[in-house]
Amino acid sequence: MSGLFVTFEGPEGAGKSTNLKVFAQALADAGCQAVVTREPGGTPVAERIREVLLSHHDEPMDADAELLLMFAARAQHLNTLIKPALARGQVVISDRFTDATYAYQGGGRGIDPQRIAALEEWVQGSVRPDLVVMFDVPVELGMARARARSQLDRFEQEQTAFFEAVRATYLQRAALNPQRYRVIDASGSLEQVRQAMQPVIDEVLERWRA
Ligand code: Z5A
Repeated sequence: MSGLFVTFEGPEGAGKSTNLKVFAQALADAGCQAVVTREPGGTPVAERIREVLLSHHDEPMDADAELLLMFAARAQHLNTLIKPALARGQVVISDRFTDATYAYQGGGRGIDPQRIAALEEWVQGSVRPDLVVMFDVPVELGMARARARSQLDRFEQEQTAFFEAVRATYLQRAALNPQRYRVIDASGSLEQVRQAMQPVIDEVLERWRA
């Protein structure tokens, strides 16, 4: 596949969605029209699965059911949107992808990462992000931002320990694979974060032009 697959990751309230717009606009200003999408979701069917995953229900959602729904949405998203865009040579930026599964279902819910790896292999084959832009923020600050913004969804209602495990998993994954991860300190002002993103914007443009 000739395109470039970039994912935005990070714990709750790190500012991924806010910064993704800035990032995509900077690419567009340089002549690179990226496909911007998100997980869970990104296509009509996957967005329906997202509704099930994020909303509150009369019974607790089983952790395996949650994991399988994440990958069901991902199969749809990958095969109908991401892979065709990459095949056309486009830059695809997804607000979350499989690193979130390792962080939330693995770190947060305690599912064995080997089970996640098996699903990753099945659903994705050899497709992995070329670059993971990870926005890191202390848990309390991220939670405060998310709480100030809107009503809490099913994940956002989890407690501090859950989000500490999510953040720790993200940081471990980034430390294990520094060629693929770019960790951005997202605790500062929006302007500081924008400046920290600039080298990554330059890198994506360079790789896209190559
Ligand atoms: N999930 C999963 O469990 N497993 C998976 O495999 C996948 C996902 C793919 C998706 O929910 C949920 O699905 C997610 C993980 C789970 N749940 N959680 N929690 P989502 O897409 O609705 O939520 P999210 O991905 O967590 O996004 P978020 O909470 O909206 O966080 P964000 O995108 O990183 O933050 P934001 O919306 O850009 O910013 C939050 C607020 O902070 C907003 O008011 C901003 O204006 C403000 N903000 C952002 N940056 C700053 C700075 N630097 N200074 C001041 N204020 C700021």
